[in-house]
Amino acid sequence: MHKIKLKTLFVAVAGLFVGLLLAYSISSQISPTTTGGLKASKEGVSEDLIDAALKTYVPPGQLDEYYLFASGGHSGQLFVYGVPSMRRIRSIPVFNKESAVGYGWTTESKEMLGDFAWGDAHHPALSETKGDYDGRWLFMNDNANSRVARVNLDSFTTQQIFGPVPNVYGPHGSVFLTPNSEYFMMASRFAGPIPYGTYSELDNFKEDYKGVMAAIAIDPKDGEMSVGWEVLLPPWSYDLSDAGKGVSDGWCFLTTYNTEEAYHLLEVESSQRERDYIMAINWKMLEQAAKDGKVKDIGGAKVIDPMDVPGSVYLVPCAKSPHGVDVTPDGKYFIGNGKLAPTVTVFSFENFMECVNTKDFQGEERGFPIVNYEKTRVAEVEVGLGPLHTQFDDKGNAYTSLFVESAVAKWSLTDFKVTDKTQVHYCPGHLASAEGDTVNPDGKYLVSLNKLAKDKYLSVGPSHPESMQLIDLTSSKMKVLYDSPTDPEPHFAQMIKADKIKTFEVYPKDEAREGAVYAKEDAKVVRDGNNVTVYMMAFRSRYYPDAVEINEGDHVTWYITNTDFDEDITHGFGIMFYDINCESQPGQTQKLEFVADKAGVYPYYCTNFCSALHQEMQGYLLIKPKS
Ligand code: CUK
Ligand code: CUA
Repeated sequence: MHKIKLKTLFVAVAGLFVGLLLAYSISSQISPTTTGGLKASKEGVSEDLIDAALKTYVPPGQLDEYYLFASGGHSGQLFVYGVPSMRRIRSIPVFNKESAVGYGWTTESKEMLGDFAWGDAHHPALSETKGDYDGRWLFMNDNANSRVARVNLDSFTTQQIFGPVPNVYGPHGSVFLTPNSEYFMMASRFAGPIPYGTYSELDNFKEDYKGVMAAIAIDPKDGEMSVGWEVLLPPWSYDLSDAGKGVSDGWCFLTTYNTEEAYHLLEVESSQRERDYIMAINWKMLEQAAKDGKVKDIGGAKVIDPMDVPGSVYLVPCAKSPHGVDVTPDGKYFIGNGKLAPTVTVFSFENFMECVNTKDFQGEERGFPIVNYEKTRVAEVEVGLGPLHTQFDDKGNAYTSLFVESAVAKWSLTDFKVTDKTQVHYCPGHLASAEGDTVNPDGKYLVSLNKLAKDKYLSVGPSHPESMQLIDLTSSKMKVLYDSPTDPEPHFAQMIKADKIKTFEVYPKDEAREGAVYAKEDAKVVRDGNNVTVYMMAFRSRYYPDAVEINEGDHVTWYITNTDFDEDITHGFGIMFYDINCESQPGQTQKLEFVADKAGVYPYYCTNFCSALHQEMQGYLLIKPKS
């Protein structure tokens, strides 16, 4: 009797427990924000925070919804994050050496890097078709050496580094693509005498120093970059730029500072005037002028003097030292971000064109007409202190970063009123919203790229990582969901829907590829005088050949082909004491070159864990002494 009662009680309690569990799982399916169960288990954590955690949680077996590509600043890299998890998936070497993949050691990557071991990567830009990201390529500028790189998004590898681009000293005002990726513009931060290498005293600044904007042409087939044409500009500093789209397609807009033309103590001297300009450039007109041969060759580039092409460049007055300029998704407005003023200024493209067509000018500077400010400007939005950059959502809202205020302001493109503000930590520079620079932004997420992290992570000494914060845009109030460290500073980022990117799994077999071998019988060492070529094959878990005998002083070319045609089975290759290192991804052939200037025995081994017998994947390079 007693026993039965206990049993009944047990069944009843178990039933109740299962019932509760079922009820909870059903309720959480109905509304993913139902957090009662979790809340009880984490004391002191508000329901809001639990809701934020759930929104960013990507469970094992599931994938992120967006890729976020963030530039790595003076590390020269490109970082790839998943959104909403904000996990860093990959760091792609672009302007830097990276031993993890042998970038800067292989012949191909050494040639791409050229004379420079570093770069200052600022603005990644995804290729566009009809104003939408198409997932093919990503371009990114190097401010330090006036170069630009192309990363192919089928392999997430750098495939071209182009430059130094002639005549453009420090192209901070790049990379901003035209809506069909015909060009991207590169505008100079530093005025300088051109071509590079020309000497002129600073006293000659106003006459001899030039600003330049280059239009870099993109081959629609393979993304190959070349200089289309360049245009000479006054010796001002050009900051951010953006390309027109929709109604304003065919134009591009650059912000300027230091129209004072100072060359010392810019911190003070370049903010003397109340107004600088947004420069509006009709790039289609300049493209035609280049086709018509209205160019001079300077430094190997076709350079246009805009005075030869009247009507191609106009000045729009803007609050002093503006930083970013952003064109709205429909192309109807361009927005100047004040930096030193607590406002963003909204200009109407239609009104601008009316001023141009009716010659409604309020003067000119350096030969360029200044359009009527009152007429062109449609609103000044009091967003807050230190506005730098603006992004957009799918509901007609704009989001502006406020560097000084450490906040993001949300405002309406309909009535130009600020509707919300949220704190971020600390000092945001750029913002990146989902598909934010396209004609069809997604809304949903915004990432604030903050310049300082201070107390946000465990301390790592006097200098800290920078910080990105994920912000939820799905309700009327912005909500910070997640903090993700990034190291070093990301200058800009773009976010693309994950399903737009199509990667390949293995490098295809290609007998014609230089140095490739696909059968162990073909693996060999070939000598031609002092030149030795090694054709090596790597597969789990051995090398063919696994002993290579050469002579001191030989010039060595070493090819490694990974014949594991199997996703993610990558082999490494490192030779001890010779500073030789690379990796060979599935199906890939890599090339290394060096001089065997030290005799002795040098083990080589696979650096990338590839199988249970990875540790056995090794060989010997024997270098016979001369005498
Ligand atoms: S810039 Cu505006 S905050 Cu180099 Cu894009 Cu950094
Ligand atoms: Cu191959 Cu480790």
